[in-house]
Amino acid sequence: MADVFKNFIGGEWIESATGATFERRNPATGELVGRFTESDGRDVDAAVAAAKKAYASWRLYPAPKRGEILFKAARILEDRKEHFAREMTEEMGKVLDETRGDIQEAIDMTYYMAGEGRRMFGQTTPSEMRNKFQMSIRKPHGVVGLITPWNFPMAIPSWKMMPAIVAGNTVVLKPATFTPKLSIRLVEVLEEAGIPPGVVNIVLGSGAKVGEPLLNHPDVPVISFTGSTETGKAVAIASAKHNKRLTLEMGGKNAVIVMDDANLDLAVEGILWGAFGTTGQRCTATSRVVVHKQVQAELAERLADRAGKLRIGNGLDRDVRVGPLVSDGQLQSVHSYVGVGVADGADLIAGGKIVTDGELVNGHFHEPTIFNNVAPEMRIAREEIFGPVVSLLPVHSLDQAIEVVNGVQYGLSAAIFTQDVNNAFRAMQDIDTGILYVNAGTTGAEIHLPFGGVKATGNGHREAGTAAIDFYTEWQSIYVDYSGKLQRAQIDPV
Ligand code: UN1
Repeated sequence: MADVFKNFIGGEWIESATGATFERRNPATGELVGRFTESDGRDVDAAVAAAKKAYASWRLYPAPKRGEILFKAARILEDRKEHFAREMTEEMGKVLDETRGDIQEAIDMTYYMAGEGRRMFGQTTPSEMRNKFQMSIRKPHGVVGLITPWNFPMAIPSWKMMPAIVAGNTVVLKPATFTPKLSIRLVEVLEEAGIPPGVVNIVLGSGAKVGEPLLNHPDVPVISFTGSTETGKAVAIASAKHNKRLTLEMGGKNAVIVMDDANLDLAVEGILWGAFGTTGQRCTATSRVVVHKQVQAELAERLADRAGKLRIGNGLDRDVRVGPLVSDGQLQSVHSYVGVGVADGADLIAGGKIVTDGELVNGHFHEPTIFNNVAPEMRIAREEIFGPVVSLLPVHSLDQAIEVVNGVQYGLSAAIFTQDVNNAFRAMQDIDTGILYVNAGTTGAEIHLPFGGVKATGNGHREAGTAAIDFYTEWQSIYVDYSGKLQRAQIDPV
């Protein structure tokens, strides 16, 4: 039997308390990817205790030196990029170009946060009193619990882990059960780069057995979660009970507007990439196309034609553009929306079927699927599908387009294709999303700007860039009075 992948707790790779294991199979072929130790609350307790112990010295280890460990980790990631990308395709299915991008995003984040070790800026401001100095500094929180999804198995853990540790926190990571291997790879890289024992810990297992104990642990004051809206709400309730600081990154229903003056060649490329890249399994995936009636017929025809030609298959195959869904459960859930769309009266113009040709029968494949003439009230236009299904909603003006884009509960990403600068600026002003693209699709966020959404997508926080440092640190405002007498702010004259 293949080796069992273990937890990393206090600098040691160890089996879970239960001794049980779970397995992960390649979603394209059904082949075994690995066996993983299956943990419970006892392992979480051990990991949190190790992280708490390590925090006592890590918080005092100079931030630039923490950053140097991250620089080293980034260089190791660069060296292993190709190998990790192949492993990621085998573990969760997305095509090799995209898994390379996922690793690159982790590399970018690690370099960025490494540099943050020499910034970590606070403020100094003049006092209203004489002979008094004041400043604000950033301090870490302690042990942070990170709960990460399967669609970006290395990028998203890096978004959370790197800012947390450079700021002086210690970490317990609970990765998705579909993608434990690539999270383990990230932790191995940090170990090799010289991260001290206990600063980074990983505990493998389910949401119920590992996620919940982590959420409810009294020694974990901070939680960062990316995943479904349903789970995110439960995470928020649990965190509120313990007054934990929390970032939530949940669902999206991202829309592209195509105006009558758009460059249609570009719009077609942007929509195909946004809707069917990662087999639609991105929080930022294009799920709605809000199209001006003048160009609807042409756009629909061109999209349907191109979607039908996208090669479906194993992501390791160079010509494949659309890999499998991550699991049979996801495949069935995505496919059920095809029935919903048809029943609600939308026109199915491309795809719609589960693919079982030849050896694809062993994987979880679904055709890229397009619905035309979708009304904003239909379920396929409102609910997150998280698969290769996109809906075209016709409108007759920019005002109406913006109303449709904003008319859903989510607010992660949106895009507009237009050649008219006035339309572009109207979109920037009036679209309620955390991320907005002009003449590009809804995916492709870079790591140095804030990432996250408004409304039901998030809870007001952002990941990436300096926003991440804001989340993983507390402010301390410090007043130093060197006048030698009591000076009462707001009361005594200068
Ligand atoms: C996600 O879908 O959860 O902007 C993250 C993008 C990627 C990150 C997506 N850089 O699509």
